[in-house]
Amino acid sequence: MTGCPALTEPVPPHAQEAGASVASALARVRDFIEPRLDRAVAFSADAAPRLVEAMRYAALAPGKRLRPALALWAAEACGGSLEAAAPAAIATELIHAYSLVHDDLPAMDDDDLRRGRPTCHRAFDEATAILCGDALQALAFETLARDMPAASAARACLVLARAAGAEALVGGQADDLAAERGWVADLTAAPAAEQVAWMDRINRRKTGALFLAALELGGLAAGADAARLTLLARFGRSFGQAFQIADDLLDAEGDEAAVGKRVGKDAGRGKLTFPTVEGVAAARMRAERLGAEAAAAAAELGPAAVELGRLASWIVGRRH
Ligand code: GRG
Repeated sequence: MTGCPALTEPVPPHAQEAGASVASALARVRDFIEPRLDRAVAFSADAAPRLVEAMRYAALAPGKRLRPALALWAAEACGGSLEAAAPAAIATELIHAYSLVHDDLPAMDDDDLRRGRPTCHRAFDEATAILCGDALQALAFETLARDMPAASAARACLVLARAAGAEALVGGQADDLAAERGWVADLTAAPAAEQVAWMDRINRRKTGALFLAALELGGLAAGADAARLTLLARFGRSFGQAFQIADDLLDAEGDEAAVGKRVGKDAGRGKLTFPTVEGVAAARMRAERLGAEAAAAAAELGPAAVELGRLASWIVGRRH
């Protein structure tokens, strides 16, 4: 894979072209999914108005919509339609939105800025933000149960529940927190291999599991066979790790205005991330290798997986 430029270096023209192509593909995803997401967070008068306002604020905030993109492009890679994959795209984005709202709470990361706007508990209040996350999570499962075909709805709910639960998203978050708060043995002086294993385990659950679920649900919506689901999972494992390291690089080097959230947090907290443990240059090389592995898996999926491949190549050098 062509090396991605450091954030501070000028971007070469070929990388600009690749970036522009991913940016326009993601814009098409947003055009497709955002009106549907908007309808998903419209409720009857039985829903409390302040809660609905917070849910709409969190779910419709300007995000990249990477999880919808993965679900839709996985379906496309397996010969399925975007419409059939829309419930998977919406459900994974709703889980993502809830996780961000809860992650930003004072009891968690205590952040004021998300997606370039005040965090949910800042714009509303803490209790409303907690309830907003709870209701977004329930809505994700309601969406799959109602809108996936009956033959695949139960499996879809199972896939998402596992990705969102104690062994994945929430479990990864809990372990991340435990390390930060000193509830587990301090690994800062541990051998590098142990630190890498720890970070991989956190990233695989906290970040990677939901990407994998989006891909699998997109594949399921397209009626993909086991071989294609396996390839999607191979893509997703490398993509998820590459994404998280890129996110950590943005924390180390990124620009708050472009990233849309506070940066420079990890080093200040002594947090174990690839850039803090092995340095920015080595972490970038690791992310590039993982991005290339994901792109290779996309190539094996065939020409219909072109957007997945482009996204994998772009994800490491992204600036937001
Ligand atoms: C259950 C109380 C409770 C809390 C759950 C699970 C959880 C809190 C938090 C983990 C979520 C988290 C912050 C994961 C890290 C993944 C990450 C870097 C998210 C940012 O994703 P992007 O870049 O964001 O796709 P946009 O804004 O573009 O959608």
